[in-house]
Amino acid sequence: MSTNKGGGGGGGGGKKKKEVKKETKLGMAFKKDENFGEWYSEVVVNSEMIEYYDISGCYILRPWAMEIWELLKEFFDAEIKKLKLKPYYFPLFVTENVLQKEKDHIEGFAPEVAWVTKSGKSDLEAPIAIRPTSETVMYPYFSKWIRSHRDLPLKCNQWCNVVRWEFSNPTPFIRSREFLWQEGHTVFATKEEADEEVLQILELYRRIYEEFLAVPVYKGRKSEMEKFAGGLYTTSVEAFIPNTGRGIQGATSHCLGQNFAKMFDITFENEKGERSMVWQNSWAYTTRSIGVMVMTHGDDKGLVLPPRVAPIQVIVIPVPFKDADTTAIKGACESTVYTLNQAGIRADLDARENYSPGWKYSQWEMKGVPLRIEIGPKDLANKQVRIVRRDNGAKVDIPSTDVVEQVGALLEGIQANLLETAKQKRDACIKTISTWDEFIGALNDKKLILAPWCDEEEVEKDVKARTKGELGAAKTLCTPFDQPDLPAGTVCFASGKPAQKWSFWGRSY
Ligand code: 86X
Repeated sequence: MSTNKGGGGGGGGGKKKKEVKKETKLGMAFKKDENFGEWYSEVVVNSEMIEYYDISGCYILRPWAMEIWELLKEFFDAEIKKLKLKPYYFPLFVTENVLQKEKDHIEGFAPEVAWVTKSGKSDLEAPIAIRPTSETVMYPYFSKWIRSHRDLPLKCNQWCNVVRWEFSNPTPFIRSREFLWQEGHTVFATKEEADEEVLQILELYRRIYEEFLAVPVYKGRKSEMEKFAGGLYTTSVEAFIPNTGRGIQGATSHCLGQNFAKMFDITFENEKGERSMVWQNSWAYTTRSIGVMVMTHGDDKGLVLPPRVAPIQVIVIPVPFKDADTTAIKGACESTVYTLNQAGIRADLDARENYSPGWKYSQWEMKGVPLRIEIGPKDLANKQVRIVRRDNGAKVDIPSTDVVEQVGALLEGIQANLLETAKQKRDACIKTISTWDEFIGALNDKKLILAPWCDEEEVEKDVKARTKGELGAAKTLCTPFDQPDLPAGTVCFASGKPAQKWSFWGRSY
């Protein structure tokens, strides 16, 4: 397998790469702790999640990535259907006129909008934009569809791609110019209903990260500077990547308030027969979530997949010796796969004859499959199988009759262990500080900084300005809902004014 980032036989990437092991064409050239960036590119390519493409910032998502996305989607879609969300699909294109309708919201983003200007050789009458998000696409129709309180709530979700022509350092999953997401857009008669939903959705995002991707996150609220400018307030789940010392926004759930209702004239006649303005929310999570998972769990052998999102949870590999009964071994492997599949476990057989068992072990380790089952002549004779864990390498021999029970327990153990290990690593990076000097020290140590803050925008701006540099400025990640005690008299680390809250600060993706 090649890690050539040029892709498409040409342009793109072009960074030097180390020689990948020649004999086997398998294995990782870069180490997670030594060269994190190169390590990450190598993992996503060698695991066959990603293929680089000849347009910078665009990547091919291969089945190993898409199947993870589908598993996440299956969970999330079922959950939002319980909340009465309906599926929609709005067009990819938006006219300049409509896109510009909410000026404040578009302003800062304008350089990222991609435009179609031609069909064939002729110029279009007017350029049309490719959606970077769908507020302006959807809300004119919400205005048309909503007349009375009986039309509310309106709950719309779409699964789609969006395009944001970013210029900073593209990274597969984490920052790509086209990505997949779901965007939920909901409309209510009252603020109370909107507020409640913001948190219900945020909880689903927490579950995606913690229960599926085994990535610990903080739920919290964004500062005025970091919130979505078009909305009232923004909540998010925030993860942390210890290797780079950067926070990363995992998903956002916004209460838009009535800003868009004013702009797009979305009103309804209430029970008393009066015109009133609606309350709106919007929320999204994206394929970035897969990248956060890769960064969190991957190791020097490649990807490490949490069982709940692993397309294959158990790979069964026959280990025939020279004069072993290969047919019987293959039969035992097939029946093991069948038994596991019957029990709802995603197991598969690697029966390829042109690869050695050792080579297969490396390849499935690279792809992060949680469990490997080996069956050789000795196992056959003893009516047992050997099970090897991807997360810690532990090996156990178990009677064939116990395979469903044991595999089930091991998968659950791996899922729990990955979250616990990631939590410990993240928590080891948290530094609670109280002074500016401590803040700078912690920032240089790549910490996730918990600091008492006065909650003033000017102060956050000032912190950004004072920490500007090669690695990027520090900013607030969120104010966690779960607040430590804030003793009376505590002052802001940056301004010395009375502290209002504890907030997480750091560099971020
Ligand atoms: C902000 C806000 C919001 C629906 C979400 O975060 C959840 C799902 N949308 C998205 N945002 C923009 O509004 C935006 C607009 C333009 Cl024109 C752009 F080029 C980039 C953008 N990026 C983010």
